[in-house]
Amino acid sequence: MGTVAAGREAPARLLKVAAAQVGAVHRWTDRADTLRRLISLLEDAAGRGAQLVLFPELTLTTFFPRYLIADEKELASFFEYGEDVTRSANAGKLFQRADELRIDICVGYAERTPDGHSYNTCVYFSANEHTVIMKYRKSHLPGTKEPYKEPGAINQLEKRYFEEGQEGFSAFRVPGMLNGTMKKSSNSDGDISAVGKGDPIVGILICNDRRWSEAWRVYGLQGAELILCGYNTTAWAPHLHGKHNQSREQSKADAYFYHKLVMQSNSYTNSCFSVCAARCGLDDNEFPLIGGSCIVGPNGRIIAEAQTEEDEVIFAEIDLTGCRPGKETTFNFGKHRRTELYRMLVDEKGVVEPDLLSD
Ligand code: CDT
Repeated sequence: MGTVAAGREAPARLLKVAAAQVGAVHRWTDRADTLRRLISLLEDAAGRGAQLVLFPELTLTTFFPRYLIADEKELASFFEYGEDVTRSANAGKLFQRADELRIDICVGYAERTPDGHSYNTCVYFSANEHTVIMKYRKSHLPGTKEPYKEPGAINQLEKRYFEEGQEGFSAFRVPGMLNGTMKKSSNSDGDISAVGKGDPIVGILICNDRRWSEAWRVYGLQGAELILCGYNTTAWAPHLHGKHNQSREQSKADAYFYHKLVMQSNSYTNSCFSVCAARCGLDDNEFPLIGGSCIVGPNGRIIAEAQTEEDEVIFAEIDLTGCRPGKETTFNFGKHRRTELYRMLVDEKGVVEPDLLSD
């Protein structure tokens, strides 16, 4: 995939990014096998020159929230423990390999904290810093706490197994990816011309978060240039979607359509690049998840896209200066937003319809 032209005179800010799409991982899959596959994807991306590789939501296991798991020991086996996931037996080698290859990685996993809290989490590991520089916990948990009553219904029990992330959406800069970036020391006057010249500004979302424009806009308001989003999106879950009469084919087509719709539209309205990585394929030979890992430009167009529903690396060299035209014109927030009209966005959680009309 070629470089996406900036179309302006500003010096290019080129970044080689990849999504590591991960195919079926079964309930019975050996954790060591999964780890080997992840390292192989990382090495494949390294071979293409990637500086940053995004892995999916809950990268290390099957998507276990689809099951009502009564056995505490089995449930516990899907989580990583301790403060530092880079030392986890199930994931440590992936971070070590990224460090050796000098590649940043962003990896989703189920987190159980030392004081017993559980989150659907994603960390950003900086090879430049040799450590995790951002931990994000999923904010919008989909599905239900209790399983559906109908036998055979496909569940989504994230509200049962995880707590909602409370930290919100903190964009962060990633060091060591671009040469000659402006630093604090060279901008002691707080010069406005520093905008778009510092280290890349990144934000993390996890799966269902990508359907919420509010989350993207909070990142957009921090000048995010690149959004990273791992996901497990089922291709067939009639109860979850409230569409009981839909065919499997239509359900899958819809799942792909809405996935791309939100990645493309929110990248456009925040004038940022986005990378998304799927856990996909037929888990347990029974539960279909969509692929569709892709890299989207700030104009909302797809730059690179998965061709399979299996393990696959999607790669592109992107030029972050491509965010500037949108951020400076149509989506120049400082110039055009009407915050005085948006009160309802934070005052109301649910829908407040206008009064009914009189007879
Ligand atoms: N894993 C996850 O968050 N799945 C959700 C299901 C939401 S139902 C529309 C997703 O956004 O794919």
